[in-house]
Amino acid sequence: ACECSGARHCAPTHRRAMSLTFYFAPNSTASTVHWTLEELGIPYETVRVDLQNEADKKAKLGSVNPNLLVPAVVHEGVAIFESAAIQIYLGETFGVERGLYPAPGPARGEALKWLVWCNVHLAEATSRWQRNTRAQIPVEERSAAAAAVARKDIDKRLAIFEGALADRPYALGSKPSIVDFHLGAAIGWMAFSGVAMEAFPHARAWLERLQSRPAFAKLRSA
Ligand SMILES: N[C@@H](CCC(=O)N[C@@H](CS)C(=O)NCC(=O)O)C(=O)O
Repeated sequence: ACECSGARHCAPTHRRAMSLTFYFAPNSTASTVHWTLEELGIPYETVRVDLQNEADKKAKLGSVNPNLLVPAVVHEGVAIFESAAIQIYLGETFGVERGLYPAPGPARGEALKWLVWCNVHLAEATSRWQRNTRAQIPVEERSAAAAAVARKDIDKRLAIFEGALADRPYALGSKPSIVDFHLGAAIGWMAFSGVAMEAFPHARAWLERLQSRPAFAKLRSA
């Protein structure tokens, strides 16, 4: 908690970080943002949402994310949802000065490329795969053929990221960034869910490097 008694006496970065609330559930898309918050080392409060409980979702997320999905953050009274948007916002607001997000310019463009690609392309295939395989989905809404196509799409898309890691240890080059935390949480979850990484040795080694970071241990225990 902030020990400053009045906002006028806080340093600007401290003041900005004071009112950051993070809405999450463990082992969900929220892990992307959780990882970034831990790496940034800024203070934040958490609201844990029970995704199996409709009343809990409505009570906690109703005024924050009308989609009733995690992650969401509220920063200085402003609600932001969609994990890629939150990562971009945290990167711009806190990441540049901490060396975890590129300043405006071509490297920023590269960061945006991978953050958006992860959600629009890679996570799209993952959610299609889940929709057609998960036991919680009514059997008449699932298709084995659609699941097989989705599973192939996951591998095709992982191969694209594998190619990007051929000449660099991290997504943007020699240093880890918010892009790695975002993709690391997403691909780590895929690996945990049974997507074999053997065909993607660069991505597998990258994931091991990322998962040995203390921030990852923190979000695992949340
Ligand atoms: N495109 C969204 C997806 C968020 C999302 O699907 N969150 C899931 C958890 S992985 C959720 O909150 N599900 C709650 C529900 O379906 O009721 C993002 O990237 O933030």
